[in-house]
Amino acid sequence: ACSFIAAIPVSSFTGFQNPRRLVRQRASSRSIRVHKPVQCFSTLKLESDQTVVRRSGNYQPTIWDDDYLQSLSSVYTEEVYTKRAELLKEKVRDMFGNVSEPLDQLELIDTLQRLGLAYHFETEIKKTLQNVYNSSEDRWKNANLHATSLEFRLLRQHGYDIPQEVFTSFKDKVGNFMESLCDDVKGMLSLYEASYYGFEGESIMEDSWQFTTKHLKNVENLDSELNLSMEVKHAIELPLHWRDSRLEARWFIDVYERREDVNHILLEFAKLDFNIVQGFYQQELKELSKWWESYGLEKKLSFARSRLVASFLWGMGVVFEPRFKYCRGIVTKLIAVITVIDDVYDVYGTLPELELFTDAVDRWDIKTMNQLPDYMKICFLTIFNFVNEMTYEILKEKDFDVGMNLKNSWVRLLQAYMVEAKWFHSGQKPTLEEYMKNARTTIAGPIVAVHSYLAAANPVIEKELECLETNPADVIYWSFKVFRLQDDLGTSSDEIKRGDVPKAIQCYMHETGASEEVSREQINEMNRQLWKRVNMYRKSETPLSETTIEMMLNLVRMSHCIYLRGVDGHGIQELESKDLPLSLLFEPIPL
Ligand code: 0FV
Ligand code: MN
Ligand code: MN
Ligand code: MN
Repeated sequence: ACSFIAAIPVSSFTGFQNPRRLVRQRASSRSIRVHKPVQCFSTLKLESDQTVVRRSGNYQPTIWDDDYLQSLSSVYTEEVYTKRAELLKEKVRDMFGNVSEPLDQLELIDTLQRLGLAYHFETEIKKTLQNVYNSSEDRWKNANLHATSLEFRLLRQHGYDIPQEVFTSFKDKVGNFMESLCDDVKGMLSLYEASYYGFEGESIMEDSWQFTTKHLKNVENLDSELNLSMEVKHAIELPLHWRDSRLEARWFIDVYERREDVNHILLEFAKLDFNIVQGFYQQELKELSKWWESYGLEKKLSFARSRLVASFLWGMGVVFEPRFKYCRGIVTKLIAVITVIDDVYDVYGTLPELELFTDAVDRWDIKTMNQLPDYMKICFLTIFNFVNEMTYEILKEKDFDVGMNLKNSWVRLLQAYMVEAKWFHSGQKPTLEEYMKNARTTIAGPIVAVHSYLAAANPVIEKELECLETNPADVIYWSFKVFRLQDDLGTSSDEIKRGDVPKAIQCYMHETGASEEVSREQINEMNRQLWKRVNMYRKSETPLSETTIEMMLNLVRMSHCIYLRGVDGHGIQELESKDLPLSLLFEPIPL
């Protein structure tokens, strides 16, 4: 029975074998007898007649199944609508020529960004901002808080050097922001949004955040101006800088419609464009769902999450523009597969099985697959086929062989999963620092980075790829910590109940003795500080292009939205988690 061992180093052999038999499992049964393991080594943990107790995530099947997705249809991809949209687009383009006041120009850009339309006017926006920047010297003595803040925010967002000192004119002699500013809610709101573009160590920016947050929390219920108080509430919940742009567009279109100074061309174009893009997404989802069905994981591995639609949201978060369909599809497939594999490591697999599996993926050879239990063969082949399919497509399109890059990114993920599994099964509790060092890999940021870069970049630049693989630039490194902390805020309550390693919150509680509530606040605060670092490194020397960095920051932004209010919007499909797919993917905006 042990004849295959010769080919495998002893260190990697901790499992049992019994390749041929599969015992079917149902998610509902919590303790299941599987095949009798054959003991080959004394190090083996399992006794030959022991029942393997398997856990379940108790996750619900997907509520957006293939039948539902195939039934979708949108009229908005039809020519009547796309033609109309083209016409409106030209009218909006003309607006750039017709606004001359810098504040009007900035507001036009801001409105376009928030309506989700900016991607149509990249050239115009760049040119306009350059002009604003060139002519801004004197206007910094401007007493208009809104104008100064908006200009600061848009210029920093687009990579210009703008010093925090532009806000000193709003401070009194002792260096405090003037109390009289508090009556200007619009200005305060703009300063608040700008404050999220601060760098580490910028005290004026930190003061702006403290000052505006404190006062805006008091005006949340200003009932005289419904729209404005809604905007304040929305901003306090999550600043623009951290928001996913599609989600923001869906929300802002409704707000914009109620404004007294609404521009009906912009409004119509925004609604139409949103619906057209949604129509494309629906077509993509149908294809992706066919792909997902062809693997049949939901039926075969019923203990695991089947989350194609939620995974699509992440893909859309990384790149929402219709022309990035391929990259969006890759991220969707990748996250859908990772979600299943993560459940194998966190919930279902035994430690010896997981070691075998990690090793098998590292070997990347279907010949070694026979040592795996059947449910793991399915997992192995899913990864193997997905990677090979993508390798083939990239080779075909770009004459570039990315097979080993993809495979290695998987091995790094699984090895990090293994570290957590060992902690869990040995009852060892990592420190927050040890945990985070590993957890920035297990959050899947690095693997998504490699896959989405290779799917989107043309040509692939080796230096950029290498940077993503081995030596993640600071901007990416720190932003993935935010990603992990967001996930832990949203998922760790259930994870701990189910049995898992202590996540960031528990490590923090353990180390400081703080309550869960205080720890959560502290983690939110850590994220705010981490973003300052991300903002700062974003401007430093790196082989990464602006597009690559933006894709990764978009992934992190999506985590702020998916795990908003500490809800697991990826795994759980109840209440507000349903709203995201509905409003972004399935329900068009009434015209
Ligand atoms: C998050 O689940 C999840 F679904 C994973 C790992 C897929 C890729 C990453 C994201 C969608 C964030 P879970 O909270 O179980 O992940 P961890 O790493 O905490 O087990
Ligand atoms: Mn998990
Ligand atoms: Mn995990
Ligand atoms: Mn989690």
